[in-house]
Amino acid sequence: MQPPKDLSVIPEPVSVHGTGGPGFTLDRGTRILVPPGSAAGIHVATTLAAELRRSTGFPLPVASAGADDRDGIVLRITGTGGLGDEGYTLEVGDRAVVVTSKAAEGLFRGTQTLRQLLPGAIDAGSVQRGPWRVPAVRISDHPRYAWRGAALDVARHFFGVDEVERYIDLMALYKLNVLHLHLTDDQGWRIAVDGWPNLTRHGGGSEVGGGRGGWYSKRDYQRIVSYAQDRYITVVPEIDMPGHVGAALSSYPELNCDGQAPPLYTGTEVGFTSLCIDKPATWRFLDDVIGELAALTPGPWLHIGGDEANTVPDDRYRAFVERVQRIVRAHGKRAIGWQETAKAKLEPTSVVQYWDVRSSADGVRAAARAGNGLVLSPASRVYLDMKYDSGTRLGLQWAGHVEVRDAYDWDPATLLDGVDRQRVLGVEAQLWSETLETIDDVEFMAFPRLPAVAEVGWSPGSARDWQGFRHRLAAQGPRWAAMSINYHRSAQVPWPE
Ligand code: TNX
Repeated sequence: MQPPKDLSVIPEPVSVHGTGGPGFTLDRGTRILVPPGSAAGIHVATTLAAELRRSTGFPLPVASAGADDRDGIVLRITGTGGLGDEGYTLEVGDRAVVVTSKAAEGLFRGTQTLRQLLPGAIDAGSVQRGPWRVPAVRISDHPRYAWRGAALDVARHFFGVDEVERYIDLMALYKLNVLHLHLTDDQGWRIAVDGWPNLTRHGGGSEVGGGRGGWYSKRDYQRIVSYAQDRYITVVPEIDMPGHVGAALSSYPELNCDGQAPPLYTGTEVGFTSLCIDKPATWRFLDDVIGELAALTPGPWLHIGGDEANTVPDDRYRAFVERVQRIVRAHGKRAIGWQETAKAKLEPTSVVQYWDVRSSADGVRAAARAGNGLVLSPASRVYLDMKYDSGTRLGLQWAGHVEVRDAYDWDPATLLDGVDRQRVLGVEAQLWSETLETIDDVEFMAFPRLPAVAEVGWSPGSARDWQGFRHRLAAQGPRWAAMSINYHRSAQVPWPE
C-alpha cells in the first residue's frame, strides 16, 4: 500500500509502506517497553521518553516488556535480517509502535524516525496540545554510509559545551553519527593538555575578531563526548598540524624555530604558521597532545589536520605526516587527515578527507587505490560556511555559493571518477566559524543544508530526488520553529506560510 502522502522523514528511509488503519495515538497512558534486562534498551528508551515528555507532558514510563505486553512504544533488540547495527524496522499499528534493531544504535535511529512521524510540535520545549498521531506505516531502514559527519570549528570562534550539545541534538534528529571537532587553529587552542597548560591559559583566550575565546577542560570535553555517545555519535577530535598552529606557537616560544613566540592572532588569513619540524620540543609536544587527547577519546579516530601547510617543503611535510601517523597508532588510534596528507605514505588504516575542489584530486585517488578509506567533504557541496547566495549576511564564498540544492544533489559514489566506490566511507559537512559568532549563526548556516547532507549520507541513491526532498524539507519548517532553530528560508524550498 502507498504510504500516507504527508510523510516527510529526512533522511528518506530505504522502504516505507502504508499499512492502512488509523495508526497509533500517543496518550497519557502510553508506556515505553524494553526487553527485560536490556541496558541498551533502557538507555534508548530513557532518551526517547525525555524527548517526548517535554512537549506532551505525559509520564511515559519506561518498563520491561512482559510476555503479553503489546501496547505502547515497544523497543526490541533482535536480528533484523541484514540491516546492520544502525538499521531498524518500525511498525505502527493501532495499539503499538514497534521499533526493532539488532543493536542499540539502530534502535536509537529508529526512535528519531518516530519523532519525525509525529507532528512537529512534538519537538517543542514546552507542553503543547496534541493529538499525537503516528500514521500506520511499516518502515525498513539502514544507512548507505557508515560515516555521516558534521564538523564544527570551535577554534575560529569558540562554542561552549551547551552550544555543542545543541548541535549534537540537531545532528541526532537527522541520524548523523560523527561529530568532528576542529579544536585548534591559528586563532585559538580549545582543549586542555595537562603537560602544556599555557596552550589554553594563553592560547585559548583569543578568537577571530578579538573576542574572549574560551576552551574546554578535560571534564568539559568528556561531557561533550558522553552527550554524543548517548546519541550514538562518535567524536573525532582534530589537532591541526603542522600548519594552523598559531595559538600553540604563541603559547610556547620553544615550539618556534627562532625561539620567539608570536603574538596571538585574530585575523582570518591561512597557511603561514608551522610547527618547527626538526626540533625535539615539537615531538615531545605532539606526543603529549596526541596521547592525552587519545586517552580522553573513546572513538577510534584522531584527526591530524594537515591542510594548508604552505610554508613546509613537500619532503619535510611527508616525513612529518608519516611520523605523526606512527604517534597516533602508538596511542591506539587511527589517523584521519585532510587530502594534503595523501602526499605522504599513509598507513593502511589511515583515512583521507577530500575537501579542496580547486586542486587536483589525484593524490586522493592514489590513496584510494592503495586501499585507504575516504571521507568526502567537497567544499562546493558541503561547506556549510559558504554563503547560500550573494545576499547571505554570514559566510565565505571561496568555493562559490552553496544553495540547498547544491548540498543535496550529488552522489558520493561518482564524485571522484577513478575511485572505487568501496573506498568511500561517507560524507561530512563542514562548518568553519570565521564569520560565525553565535549558535544562532551556526544554525542559520546548517539549516536546511545539514539535513540535506544527512540524507546524502544515509539514503540509497535510488530513494533520493530533489523535487521530493524540497517538499519534505518544507514540512520540517514547523518542527524547526518548535525547536527555535534559526534557519535560512531558502527560496528553493516551498515553505508553508
Ligand atoms: C579551508 S578546509 C580550510 C579552513 C577554513 C575554510 C574556510 C580546510 C581543510 N581548511 O581552515 O576555515 O577553508 O572555508
